[in-house]
Amino acid sequence: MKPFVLAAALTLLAAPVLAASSTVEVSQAWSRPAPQGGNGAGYALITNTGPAADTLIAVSSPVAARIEIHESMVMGGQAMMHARPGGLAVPAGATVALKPGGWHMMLMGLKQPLKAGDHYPATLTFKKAGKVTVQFSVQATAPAN
Ligand SMILES: [Cu+2]
Repeated sequence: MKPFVLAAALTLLAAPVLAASSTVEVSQAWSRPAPQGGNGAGYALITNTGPAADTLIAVSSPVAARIEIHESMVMGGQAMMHARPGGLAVPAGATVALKPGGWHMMLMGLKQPLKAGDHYPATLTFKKAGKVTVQFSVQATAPAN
């Protein structure tokens, strides 16, 4: 009985500590405008400041029924995109870009329109760093560096 109680207490203690010292930074998060009921795409820069490789394994947001992690590529002259259920690897010390024509978050079944000038929250879940919630800005063109 006693070890179980201790383990539960440690789990409760660990959660806020992890959140406060996240090893992942998400910046320049944005989406193009998209209609309600359709699909949208989310882009961002993900920087792993930790000593170990991490993986983006899931994304969720109240604005979409579900969000998949996709990779775009050109095959035989045709632009295609594929779901990557295994997620997106973010090597230690590296910045990985989700951008048009490359990796992106696919927002499936938008519950509201994404209108230029709006913001919406999305929570990115990493294998090691846990959940990181960021605000995406809706704009027609990519943010300037
Ligand atoms: Cu896609």
